[in-house]
Amino acid sequence: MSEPEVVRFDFEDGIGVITVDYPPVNALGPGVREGIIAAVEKGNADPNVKAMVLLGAGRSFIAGADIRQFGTKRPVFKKTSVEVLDDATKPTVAAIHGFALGGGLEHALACHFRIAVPTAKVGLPEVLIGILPGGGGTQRLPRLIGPKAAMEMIVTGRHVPADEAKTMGIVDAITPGTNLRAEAIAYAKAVIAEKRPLSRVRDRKADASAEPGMFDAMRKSIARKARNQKAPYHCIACVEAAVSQPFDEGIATERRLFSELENADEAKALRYAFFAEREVAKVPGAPKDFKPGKIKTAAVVGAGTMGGGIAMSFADFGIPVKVLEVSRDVLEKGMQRVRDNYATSVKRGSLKQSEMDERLKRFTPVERYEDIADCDVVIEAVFERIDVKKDVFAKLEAVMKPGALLLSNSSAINTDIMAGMTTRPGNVAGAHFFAPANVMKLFEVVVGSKTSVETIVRTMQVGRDIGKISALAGTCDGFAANRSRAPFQTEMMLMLEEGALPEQIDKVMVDFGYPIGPFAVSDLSGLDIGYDTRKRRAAENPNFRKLPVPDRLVEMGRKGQKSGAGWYRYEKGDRTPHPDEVVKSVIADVARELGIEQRQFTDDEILKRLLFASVNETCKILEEGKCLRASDMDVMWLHGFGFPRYRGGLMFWADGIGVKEVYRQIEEWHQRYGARWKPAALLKELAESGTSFREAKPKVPMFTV
Ligand code: 3H9
Repeated sequence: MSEPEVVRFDFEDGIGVITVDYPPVNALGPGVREGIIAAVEKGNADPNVKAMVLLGAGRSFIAGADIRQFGTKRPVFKKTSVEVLDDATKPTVAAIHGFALGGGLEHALACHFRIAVPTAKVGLPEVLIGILPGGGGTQRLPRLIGPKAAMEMIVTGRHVPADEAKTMGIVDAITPGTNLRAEAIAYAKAVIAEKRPLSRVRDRKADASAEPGMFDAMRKSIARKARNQKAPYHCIACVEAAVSQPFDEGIATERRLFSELENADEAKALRYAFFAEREVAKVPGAPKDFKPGKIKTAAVVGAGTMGGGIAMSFADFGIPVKVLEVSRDVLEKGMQRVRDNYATSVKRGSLKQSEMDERLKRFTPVERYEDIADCDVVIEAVFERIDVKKDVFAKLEAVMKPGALLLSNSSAINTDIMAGMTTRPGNVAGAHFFAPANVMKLFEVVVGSKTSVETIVRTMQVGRDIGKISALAGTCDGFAANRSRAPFQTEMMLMLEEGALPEQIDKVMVDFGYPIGPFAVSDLSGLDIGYDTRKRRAAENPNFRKLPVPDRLVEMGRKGQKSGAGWYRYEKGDRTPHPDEVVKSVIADVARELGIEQRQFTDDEILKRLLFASVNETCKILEEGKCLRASDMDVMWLHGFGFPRYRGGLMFWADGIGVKEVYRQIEEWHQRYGARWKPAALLKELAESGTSFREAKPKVPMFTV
């Protein structure tokens, strides 16, 4: 059987039609560039071809270079497909639907004209995978729409919707898209009939004279977010070159800077994160032809902070949501909190008033279980107590329509307990949101022992329907994400007893790339959160290692920002954390009482103590089959805990250090600190066999189909 053709060239009414057909999204994979070059040359040579149209088959125009090819040997062209399009001797029209991203938009920019359907999106998102547009995008886009707008697009990598792209001048016309091929041919014929000159973007000038300081201003504005990264700065430098250098020199600058980035650690980590996020969506054993549709209605039981945030997630993504509380008073308070949250976004300028009104219209507050009976999915978000949860599930069992998804947002209680209250445990799963639920992207789908594979697939889809990243976890204490982070949190407290200070630990983690240090996070969420759990665990387990420092702070009324002091002190009306002598002396008291000698810590030791503790736990999670893949855990750390994306994720980072070295260090700490550092059996195995964390496989399946 011959290989399917990835680029077709056919001819209609004097117009050559070049169709890229490389599913699923027409990335510029093997043969695509070659196919475009051959097609354009054919069109140039054929006197019957008066103009050419470039379009994509299937769901997209061209989604960019094939990311899997980066870091590998790629074909070198005497003249690239972009250059061949640019030099075409006859008018070329890019007809865009779906996505024109990265190399896709660069091909469109090399065409002489561009049209797009209303739902199309265009962008140069290379920066998000640690590189820069390397097919002339940094030189053409500033010439087309001006350096400032181009720089904003290239540095953020955002997808620009068609109507905005038209206003900016990226596309020449919006076309209905009912029959894109016919519309593109008609456009090309009009270009010929009107004798429009070939409009080459490269021939224009990019002018920054009106705002010469824009490049430095941009560098300054990204300084915090882009720390430790190179790509955003190289993107700016390229746009600067588009202004200061002739086109060909600018292209040479772009190539030089691109090649500095392609194989750097930053790009490797970001590429890994891109594919890890796609892998995490895959449910092994899912029936191939089972494609759940988008849910139409949702219900949330519980109008507390978490319930309200979950309900907002549905409303934000256009899904009508009923919020159930049996007490009218609590219901009204919950709805007021939702209104206040939206109003804050409007005040900050991140949400339009009209959009807030639309979202609020999607809420229906209700007080009776019967009122939610017809919803496709219900998420329980009531008080974290087994008896309360059991009662809710008994009531859901009584009213919910057959086939409804019954989900629990519990962060600790075994899903099977809730499922046991129903006659349909196959339809029950955990849906663990992270606070604030309407903001945090991670959506942990917790599989109970009877959860059906259809329910798993449907619940994963619910997460995607509301803009989350769904990741699967098995039932165990803390599930996968929080369980993997718990040892990090223990170590950060224990290092205090040994002599580190909150501000030192926070600085190490911020320098590493976290947006905010772990103690500052704790001040935000409240020190009292872990307090009750620790008390409970200490009561249950006589060997539980108590954490006197945070306990004592809570007992002193230092609960974090809400009480004006926690790990730091705060001035009234100001969220800036200030190191506090009181905390220092509490730490010193505890250390003295426990007989622990205080010492100096290096930054490297702090970083590794925190992260290796979690790497070890993640190995246990993996060996017990409570997660599917090490890369899933990385996705959880990226989207649940603010792990710096340009470091790939916890386990990717640990692979960078090397599994043998991680094991050696953990074993050393095991000898020094005792049982809590006992290396996971899987870690030992990986170290002995020289297998990377990324290749590690669970020892037992999470579920069987
Ligand atoms: C670039 O262009 C560099 C240039 O400047 C030139 C340099 C010389 N490559 O996300 P989905 C796969 S850099 C390879 O689930 P959606 C993806 O892995 C590139 N594979 O769909 C998945 O495979 P699988 C700049 C790719 O509808 C499948 O397609 N472009 C690529 O939710 C479906 O993907 C970008 O950065 C690719 N470029 O979202 C765009 N794109 O089924 C990256 C997708 O095996 N892509 N795949 O898991 C995206 O942002 C999204 O995929 C897109 C569709 C928005 C297009």
